[in-house]
Amino acid sequence: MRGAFITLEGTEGVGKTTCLDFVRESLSAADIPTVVTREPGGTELGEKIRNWILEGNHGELSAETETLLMFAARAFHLDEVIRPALAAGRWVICDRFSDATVAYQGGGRRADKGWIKSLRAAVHAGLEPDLTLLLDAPVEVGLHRIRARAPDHFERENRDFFARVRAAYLELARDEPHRIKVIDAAPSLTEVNSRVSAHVTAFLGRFCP
Ligand code: T5A
Repeated sequence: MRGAFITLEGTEGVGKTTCLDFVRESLSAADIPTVVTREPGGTELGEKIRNWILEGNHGELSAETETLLMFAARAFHLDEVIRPALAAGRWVICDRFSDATVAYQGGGRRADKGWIKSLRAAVHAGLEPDLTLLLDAPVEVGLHRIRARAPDHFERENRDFFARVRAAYLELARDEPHRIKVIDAAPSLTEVNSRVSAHVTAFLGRFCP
């Protein structure tokens, strides 16, 4: 049986990476073998694309260029890491995946969402995350949490950009409530982790009955 594919999504600084550690620990405690990865990134090529985009020394990038770079990194990531791990029965926990392209390039940058959907179908037809934890909080909450660090290519965007990203994520969650679970990420970490835990436990019951 193939492993489960779990993704974490949300706007900047809401706590995805922090919660990902918690999810990994919960699955390890249940003796489930995991592979933790991220996008863009997860492979040597993907990390190069990630660094090139996020460092932001490239001048203006069109929404279409950003989108294609994300999918190029993703195609390789799927071939090299995600599909082999799932086929070997490992559970893949990925910090962002294609929903991020819909939210950031489609919502934030206003790239055509129909086109992104067709790229999604071309690059990973037949494979969608089994569970997506969407950490949601007002944009200001996330930006406040990361205020001390130097902003990257995306973090230099304005509030309206992130409001569009958040709205696009919430629209995806409304369209796919079975897969995408919205978690209020504004409360304390203890509270957020307890909500994450409830969703992971419910998912375990569904995926491994
Ligand atoms: N991108 C990505 C696209 O545009 N298109 C795509 O297709 C893809 C895949 C990637 C960037 O690329 C863009 C989106 C991104 O801009 P990233 O590093 O994955 O970059 O994303 P970031 O959002 O930048 O990651 P961050 O590290 O900023 O945010 P996280 O992971 O959400 O937040 P985290 O866990 O690091 O926490 C931030 C701080 O908040 C604290 C943590 O301790 C930490 O200090 N914290 C809390 N504090 C109080 N209460 C809580 N509940 C807290 N939870 C966390």
